[in-house]
Amino acid sequence: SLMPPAATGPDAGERTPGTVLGPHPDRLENARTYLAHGGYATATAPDALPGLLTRSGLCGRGGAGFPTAVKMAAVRDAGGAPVVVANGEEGEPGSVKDRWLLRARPHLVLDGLARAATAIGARRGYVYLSDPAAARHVRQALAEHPPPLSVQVVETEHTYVAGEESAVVRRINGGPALPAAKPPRPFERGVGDEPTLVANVETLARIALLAARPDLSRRIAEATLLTVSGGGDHAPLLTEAPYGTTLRELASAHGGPDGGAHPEGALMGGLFGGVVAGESLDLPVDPGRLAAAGTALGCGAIRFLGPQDCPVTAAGEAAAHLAAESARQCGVCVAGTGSIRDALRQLAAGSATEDVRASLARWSAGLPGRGACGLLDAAAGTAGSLLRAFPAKVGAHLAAPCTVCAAGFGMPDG
Ligand code: L3W
Repeated sequence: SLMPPAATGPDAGERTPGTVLGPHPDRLENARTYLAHGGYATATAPDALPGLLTRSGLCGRGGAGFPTAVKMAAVRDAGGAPVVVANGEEGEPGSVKDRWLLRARPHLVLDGLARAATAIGARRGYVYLSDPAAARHVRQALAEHPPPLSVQVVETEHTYVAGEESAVVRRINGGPALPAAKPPRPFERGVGDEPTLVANVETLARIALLAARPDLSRRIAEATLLTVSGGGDHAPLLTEAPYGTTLRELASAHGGPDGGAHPEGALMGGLFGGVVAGESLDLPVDPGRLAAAGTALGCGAIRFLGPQDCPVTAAGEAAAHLAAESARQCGVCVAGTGSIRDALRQLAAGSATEDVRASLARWSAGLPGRGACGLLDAAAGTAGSLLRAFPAKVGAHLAAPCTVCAAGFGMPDG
């Protein structure tokens, strides 16, 4: 395994949110076990970390995949009294990896937080989260092994937008957990108006691993936690996979739809990668390769679609979720996500006209980038991906709903 035993990610094959996220005393790391496995070690000098991060190619794990070394350098070079935030508010439906890390590996995350802080000269840090068990475990870890900087746990509400970085900053500054207009970005001006590194907890965990095992830097940077679901009531699988792993291999490890043998597609990246069809399942879970193919790994949540699913319904449910989770601050987002949801609902019901399909195509091209955060982009991307990946299915739905859609549409009302 890429990580040393007590410093490891979830074992492949571990499944069910209960097993992964529930009380799990024998797997919950404590300061003693973490130290015994080389945690909080001094193998990497603080001034060696930036170079190590650059060479490793580590990219952020919250969803956007931005190069970590570049973001850290931007914060460091912005001057002032920089701040670090471990962002554990995991808003993407179907993703549990960040909660798992905070609950089961709090020292690994705090070790990464401290190392990132040292590298950018931050004296203040925050762990931002909404999961009560995660908060408890992080506080316990802080008491057990106080980090070399002041770290405060900030609890927020669990909403989709609360984890967006400008919402994180607003909330820590005492405001609502809602996205703000950019610029300034947090790396320019964030918590207390100081340059702020908002980093996903998996990113920080990988920084700690890199510092402990610089000899394994590529392997650490080129692996990802994934939450795999789909296939009826089959429990989700939380696993760690190297970038080379194909979607098909994951489906088969998950044992999802049709025994994992013949998934018909997938909903990718939480809600940010849209839907892909069966022919894309030979793609690897490499963020760059997925982006080049027009989809995204995002936060690593992948839902396979089987014969019991319809991509039109899956896309419609995703759009309905996004419409319901809009912060309703941007008119274009309220109108855009609502229109996309309604159009997909019509399509699923077999009552959409050719005009509706044309509108979806227009919105998918014209709406991205027009809201304060990425939520509208996700809705537009979902619609566009459906039209691109499943043109025949979309065409068939113009005439009549499929049996899956006709059987029931689980979308909440906007
Ligand atoms: C230094 C520059 N840093 C950008 C930083 C920026 C941020 C990070 C990524 O999230 C995406 C969405 C989905 N120097 C920089 C720089 N940065 N330019 O890099 O920035 P960006 O703009 O690419 O993305 P973002 O706005 O942080 C949106 C993915 O994240 N996603 C989002 C999930 C969102 C939620 C939620 O809202 N609750 O869950 C999920 O997969 O790809 O496009 O730190 O400051 N020149």
